[in-house]
Amino acid sequence: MEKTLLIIKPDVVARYKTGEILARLEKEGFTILGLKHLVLSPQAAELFYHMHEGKEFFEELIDFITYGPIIVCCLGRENAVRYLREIVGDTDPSKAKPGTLRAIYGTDTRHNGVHATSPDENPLREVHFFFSTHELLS
Ligand code: FUP
Repeated sequence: MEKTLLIIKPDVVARYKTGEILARLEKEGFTILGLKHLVLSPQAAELFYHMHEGKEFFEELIDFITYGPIIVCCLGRENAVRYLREIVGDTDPSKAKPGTLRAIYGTDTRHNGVHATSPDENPLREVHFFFSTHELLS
């Protein structure tokens, strides 16, 4: 079973949407292999988003992702990385297909509801950024 990482961003957690989103993911055939509720430090956020360092939105991205508790979730499914990205939708919620998580929970490109590992990334880097092997169901 392929693994991928989902993050529910702080504004969505603060709006009590975590349960709804997890229920949707389970309906879509994902198994929750690991789950944490935490606040990212700025140092950890900068490491996680290192590929965006130097871009004009980097500082605001770090401020936003660190301002409150997030939910990080390791999800398992066949074709997990690509299927999760389909369900998550476009980076810009106004361009995301109706019914996708960003269309439902996102406000704008920065406050876009959730993060999902990109197929261009190594999904295990993102999963193991938050979880050790012994913290994940196999
Ligand atoms: P995605 O892979 O869809 O999460 O998109 P990116 O990797 O391009 O961007 C990562 C995060 O940076 C986005 F979720 C939100 C933030 N971002 C901005 O705030 N402004 C931008 O113009 C682009 C991205």
